[in-house]
Amino acid sequence: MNNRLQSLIVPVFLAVSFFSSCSSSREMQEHSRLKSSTKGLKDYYKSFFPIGVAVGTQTLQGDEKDLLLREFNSITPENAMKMGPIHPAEDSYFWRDADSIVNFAQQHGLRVRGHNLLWHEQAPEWMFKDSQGNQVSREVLLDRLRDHIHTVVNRYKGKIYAWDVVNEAIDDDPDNYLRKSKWYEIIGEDFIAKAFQFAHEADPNALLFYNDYNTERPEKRDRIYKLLKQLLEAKVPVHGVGLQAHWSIFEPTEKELREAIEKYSSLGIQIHFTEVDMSVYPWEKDRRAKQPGEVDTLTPELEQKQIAQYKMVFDIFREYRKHITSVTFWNVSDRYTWLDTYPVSGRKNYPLLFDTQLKRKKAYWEVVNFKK
Ligand code: HAH
Repeated sequence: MNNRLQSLIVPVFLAVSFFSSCSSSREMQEHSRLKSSTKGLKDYYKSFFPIGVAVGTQTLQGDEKDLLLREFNSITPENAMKMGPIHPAEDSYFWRDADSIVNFAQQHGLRVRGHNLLWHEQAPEWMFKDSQGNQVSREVLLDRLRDHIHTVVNRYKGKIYAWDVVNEAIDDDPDNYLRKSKWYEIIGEDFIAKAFQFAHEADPNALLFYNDYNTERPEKRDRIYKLLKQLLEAKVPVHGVGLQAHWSIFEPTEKELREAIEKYSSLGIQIHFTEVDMSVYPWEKDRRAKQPGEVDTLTPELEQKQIAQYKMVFDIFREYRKHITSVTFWNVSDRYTWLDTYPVSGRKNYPLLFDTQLKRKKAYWEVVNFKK
């Protein structure tokens, strides 16, 4: 090789290797920054309530794991404990994912909220049918429900401190009371009380919650209040209400949020905010496809509204700390959120406090920046 060529190749080689080592060491720095024990949400809120997050097994590794351990001290399995995934056939349970999540929590000293024991969605088909494919009787369905709840609650006894026992039993239509689900149709109104009784039999120490969404809308709030009151008067073991808090920059208002907290806590039960996120779009009930030309970027205007809404709700959470005993986010970061597929499949949403790179968003700093 002649000297001229060599004098060209060597600096190019050096420059390339310098820049590539730079980017990988930058990644390493970022990784160790995430891992380092800097303050997280759980620390800012230490004297208020635990701060949780919904997880799948994918959250238990890599950079999401680092973020999870830095920021949160409670977890909820997003899907792993739902009836369909965990009990796919009458005589078979699928424990792997739920077990990994509970083991992870035990290893790292995190609390676990169980989610959920009865829901109209993600219930397995077999549950409602006999071997001929006919609908089962009330007695058979109650037996199956008892078996299911006893088996799942018992497996995690002492490791899951709170359960969402019944999810979303109130109808979407303000003119109806209970949702006309298979549970309601086959068992009747008392399917709710029965589910709580079964869970309490299996683990008398677990805190049992009724969990729902749109719980600050006055018409739905009042129907949920009515249900809780009935259950409490009948001495059903219900210890709290889970307010999902799938909110948006449009709702709830401060007034609605205050009134809801005051109304539910007047029953003498605990409040958990169980599935917090802050959509940048209005709530939609029905599933639909993304419209051609529908824009889904986080504009500065939307971001500003989201910052203000997050600040408002956490100000209220701290004010009502006496009644609020847990706050959980539904997913870790904007990298993956259930709202990317619901209700509009494929429309990106940005509802959380960490961005797609797992960096703290401006809203994060509003949430943790408060005077004690
Ligand atoms: C929640 N439902 C569920 O509790 C949770 O288990 C799920 O992972 C996501 C959201 C909210 C909801 C829905 O699923 C359908 C229509 C309205 C609201």
